[in-house]
Amino acid sequence: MLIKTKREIPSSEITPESVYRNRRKFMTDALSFGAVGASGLLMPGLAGAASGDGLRARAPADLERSAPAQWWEDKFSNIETAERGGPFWTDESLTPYQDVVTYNNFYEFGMDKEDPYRNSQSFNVDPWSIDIGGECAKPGVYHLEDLVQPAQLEERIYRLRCVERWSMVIPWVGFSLASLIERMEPTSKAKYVAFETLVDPEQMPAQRSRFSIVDWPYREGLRMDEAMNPLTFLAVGLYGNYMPPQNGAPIRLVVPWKYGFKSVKSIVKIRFVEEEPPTTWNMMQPNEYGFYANVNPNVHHPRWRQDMETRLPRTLFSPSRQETLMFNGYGEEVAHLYQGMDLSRYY
Ligand SMILES: Nc1nc2c(c(=O)[nH]1)N[C@H]1C(S)=C(S)[C@@H](COP(=O)(O)O)O[C@H]1N2
Ligand SMILES: [Mo]
Repeated sequence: MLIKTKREIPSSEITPESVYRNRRKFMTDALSFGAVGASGLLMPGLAGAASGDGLRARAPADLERSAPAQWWEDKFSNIETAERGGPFWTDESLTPYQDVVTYNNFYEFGMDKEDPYRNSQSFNVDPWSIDIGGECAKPGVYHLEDLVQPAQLEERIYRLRCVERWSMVIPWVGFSLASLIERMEPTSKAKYVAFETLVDPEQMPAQRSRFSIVDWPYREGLRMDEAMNPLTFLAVGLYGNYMPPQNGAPIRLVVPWKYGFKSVKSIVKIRFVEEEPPTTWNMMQPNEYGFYANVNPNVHHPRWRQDMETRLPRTLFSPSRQETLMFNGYGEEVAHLYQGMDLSRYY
């Protein structure tokens, strides 16, 4: 059963301004409050969420204060919440909002964990469109509004396990990738889906750096059956509101049973293709990062083991070390996709 929750934003606070401008303003407000946010401003909703109750995974107060444009407002005002006990939900403690939005990997904005948050606050994602094409009947350049509009937004609480051995639990807002793929009517030749992130050196400092190690755009891909799996998610928000720039605004992939690097951010291009597409980390270090990148405690990275992880936030008193689960705990949903495959070879 899906339970609908209604977020209340007083109509007096709704203005015709662009939602993205508002979200950015929110981000600036929220983060400049810094430490205050940790106590006062992160609201009862958040405290409730931390106990693992998906129904109350809501935004901090100052996020809710921002006034989204009407079509976004409609989307976010009626978010379906994942069924307790189902695969799109977990009772593990949510990673606090402050950690989710200040400890990031988004190399376009810099390599240090705080760089994305520091360098992305004026990232302009309005307007945004995605160029969809390749082996499908409905190729085209789609405005984000047109892609999100027909889909009902839902909230899902997923574990995110980075190959670097940290993990978080994040309440995302979005819709299944399968629903988008179905609308594009892929042909029988479509065996993989390839994704690309925006290239915009003016906005993304690492893309204009001579020392950048990445061959932009950031590229990722999935096999078609992985892309169609019900777990595979396109997120347009987190904690009950719009996606912060540093987390991949305005739309990013979330593939919870794979290492975080598969979950490509700020997507501008999607291609249905016949062959396995090149992917960023595999191109850089093929012996360390494979195409599949399934979370696997038995297949170690050449430079470190993968059977343990640090669940963020880590504190002086709690190192938060825990065992890494096969497929990040999503085996029931995805193990069948890899039957008969040697996962130490297809890592
Ligand atoms: N475009 C792009 N997408 C990206 C990355 C990146 O550097 N660039 N980093 C990946 C990695 S390594 C991880 S762990 C996740 C982190 O997502 P988060 O910052 O929202 O936690 O984003 C992934 N998506
Ligand atoms: Mo990662």
